[in-house]
Amino acid sequence: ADTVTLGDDGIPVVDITAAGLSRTPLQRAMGIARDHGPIFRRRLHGRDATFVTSVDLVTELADETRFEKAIGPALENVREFAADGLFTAYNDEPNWAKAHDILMPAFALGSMRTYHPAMLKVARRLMASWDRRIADGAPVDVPDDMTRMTLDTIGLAGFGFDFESFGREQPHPFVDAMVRCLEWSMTRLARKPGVDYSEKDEAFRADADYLASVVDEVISARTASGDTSPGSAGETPTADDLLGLMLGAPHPVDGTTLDTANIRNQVITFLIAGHETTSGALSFALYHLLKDPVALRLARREADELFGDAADPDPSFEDIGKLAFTRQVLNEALRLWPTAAAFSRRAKTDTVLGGRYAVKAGEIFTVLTPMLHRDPVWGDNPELFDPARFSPEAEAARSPHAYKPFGTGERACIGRQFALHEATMLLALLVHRYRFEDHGDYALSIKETLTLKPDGFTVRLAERSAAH
Ligand code: MNH
Repeated sequence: ADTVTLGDDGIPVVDITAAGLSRTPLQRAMGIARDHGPIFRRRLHGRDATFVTSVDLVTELADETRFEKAIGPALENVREFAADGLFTAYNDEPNWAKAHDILMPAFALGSMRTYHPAMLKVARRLMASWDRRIADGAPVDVPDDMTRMTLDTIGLAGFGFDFESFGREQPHPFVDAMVRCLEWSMTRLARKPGVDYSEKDEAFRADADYLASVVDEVISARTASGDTSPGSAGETPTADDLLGLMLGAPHPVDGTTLDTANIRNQVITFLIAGHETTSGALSFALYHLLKDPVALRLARREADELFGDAADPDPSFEDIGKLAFTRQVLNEALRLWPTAAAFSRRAKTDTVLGGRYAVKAGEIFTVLTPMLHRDPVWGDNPELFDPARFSPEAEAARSPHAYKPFGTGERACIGRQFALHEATMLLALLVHRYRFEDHGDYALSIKETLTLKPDGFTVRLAERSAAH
């Protein structure tokens, strides 16, 4: 039912208004890209979005002299609850550079060392919970538990705040409200002209207000404790953690601090960006390990070499850097399913893309990352899960623009090392401790709520030591 025409500029226009936007717009765009890529316009109710999928074109979009981050329509919607937080701030909004400069130290290598104990503590909570599932024989819901783990981790490591997700039957209400806000941001893109959406908007407003109330709770827990003094680092970092920097650190050049409204926007941004995509990445990684016995064996061998027979391994910060293959597994999971699956670039000046498409200053292009990650440079079987694609040799031989799960340039992900440290450690601990039973012969189905997660993915667990 889609109608395809050719634009004056040579870019195919695929009008999907008749069918509408499905509940899985990202996977729908992947389908269109397979037929019409590497560049196409998706038209919906007269609104166009231009998608780009090839390494060649993305290499140009990554050129910071010609293109810059754009807050596309989806992020404009996220701005309704995250405003000028780091993720959704406009490039020229003074609070972007200011918060970036103030918060950068929190993501330097030394800071990961500070977060390590909190990350390990929460990883152990997850394992304690999984041990109980072994005892009662019930399967675990992988994305739900990964979300518990990553939310508690960013809460404790970044904010000294304990969401206590493993003490709850259901995920913390923050998660549900956040998911609905992200869904609202996504489905708002598909609205039909002339339809009344006020009820949906009111429900969204209530959820956004609830998120803001959690932010207040997080901030007042810190300010009430009076602990904004520099120094202590440990299980619950204080003044040099994210919240400490947000509340107290002066800008390195002009000496001013973040204003109150911006602090709240940063807290909500980091609580969301700091857990939602990492939990999806871990879920996809575990899914692929479950389906790939060879990769699982290699990951286990690596974890076993590091942890030996320890019943309760105690990895150091440095140990995580030795888990090279486990890291490759995560990289490869993020190649197939980059959980923040698109990012947008705006032309800074009139230019020509790909030597043939005339582009006006201000035009926006959205990189469809999962399809970039299936470009022919990835070989003739891009759907195959193969961590060897991220061996040092293979990486050195490939363009850096072929792989962009964390975006690109100045506005690329600030939390990349945080996510990879947390996720690599957890994966290694899990393959070391458990055998996984694919009890329902799980078939991958991906749920989209602006980010991607495997839907309904459960596994049954057994203690690994019982196997040998
Ligand atoms: Mn993260 C930006 C993906 C983990 C905080 N992140 C981005 C972008 C992508 C991204 C893509 C760029 C978006 C754009 O160009 O519009 N982030 C991820 C993925 C993971 C991830 C796939 C996990 C896996 N991100 C994290 C974690 C944190 C975090 C963990 C915080 C602790 N990310 C951010 C912030 C930005 C960002 C903040 C915005 C940075 C900026 O614009 O200055």
